[in-house]
Amino acid sequence: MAIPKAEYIWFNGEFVPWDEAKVHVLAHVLHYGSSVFEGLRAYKTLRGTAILGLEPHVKRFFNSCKIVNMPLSISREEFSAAIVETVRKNKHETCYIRPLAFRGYDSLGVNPTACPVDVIVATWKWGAYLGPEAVENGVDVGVSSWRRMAPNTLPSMAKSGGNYVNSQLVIMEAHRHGYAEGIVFDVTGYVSEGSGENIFVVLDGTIYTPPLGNSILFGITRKYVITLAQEMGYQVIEQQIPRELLYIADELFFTGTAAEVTPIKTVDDQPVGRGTRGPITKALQEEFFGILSGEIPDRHGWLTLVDQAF
Ligand code: PPE
Repeated sequence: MAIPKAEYIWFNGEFVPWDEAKVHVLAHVLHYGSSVFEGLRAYKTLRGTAILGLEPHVKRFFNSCKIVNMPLSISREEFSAAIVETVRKNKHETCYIRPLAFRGYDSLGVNPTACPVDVIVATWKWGAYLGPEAVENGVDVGVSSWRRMAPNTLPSMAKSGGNYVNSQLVIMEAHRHGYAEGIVFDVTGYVSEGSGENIFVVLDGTIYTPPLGNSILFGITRKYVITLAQEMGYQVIEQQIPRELLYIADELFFTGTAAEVTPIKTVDDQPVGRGTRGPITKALQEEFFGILSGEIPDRHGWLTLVDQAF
């Protein structure tokens, strides 16, 4: 689906009309994948439009830049304000938010250090990531033949553009095989994540998810879901997950800003549990979406009201 245009994109400190936010074809990023990005969502709550996880997303953005040595000339505070201001300026009730820093136009050659670091914030309407019915009915997924980045190759903790060549291979292969998404293993053969989501396994009432060491992105939705699950009295164990656990799991689900909490109904054409959304997944979704709609109090301060911040 083509991106539905908003009015403005924040570009190096200025708001420019959507169609004018352009880069040169010799910008370093186009040749070498030298970018860092984030993905956030704003929800329509009972108290107005609110951004979920502004602080941790901005923090991860700055950390990603640190990891790939991309110096930013803006403070965290200023960047947070730019994100809020972009949502406000585009008059969104709900939207997806895409901050991006990239090495722009100056010199070419692998070494990016002479190139400017350009920064943008774009926003647009983005519905359910894995299809309109995915959140309720679940998705069909397959184990990918690709592997996630090995340690000391590409830094999986950095949300950097180049890493997403791996994700592209995974999602294209999954779609070729008729699946909505792929599950990728790390180089040691343990479950890592989806092309754009973290993964959780439920077995006998206990919840498992791969630890940071299995080449995952340190997901913010992952952290929220772990918090909610623990508050609901479930034990959440971060440990290596062998492939066969996927086939005997009672429930599986993905988490991510775009994917939110999406149940997995089949893996490699075999039903997960009864082949429908499981009760623990449903309970977690109700709590998660309840907070985002404002019906359940935002007791952890995850939401930033767009009208009141900055
Ligand atoms: N793993 C990967 C590889 C990933 O890209 C994401 C987010 C996650 C896990 C979940 O992280 P978090 O959003 O902090 O819970 N993927 C973003 C980009 C998706 C895209 O297609 O672009 C997102 O969900 O916004």
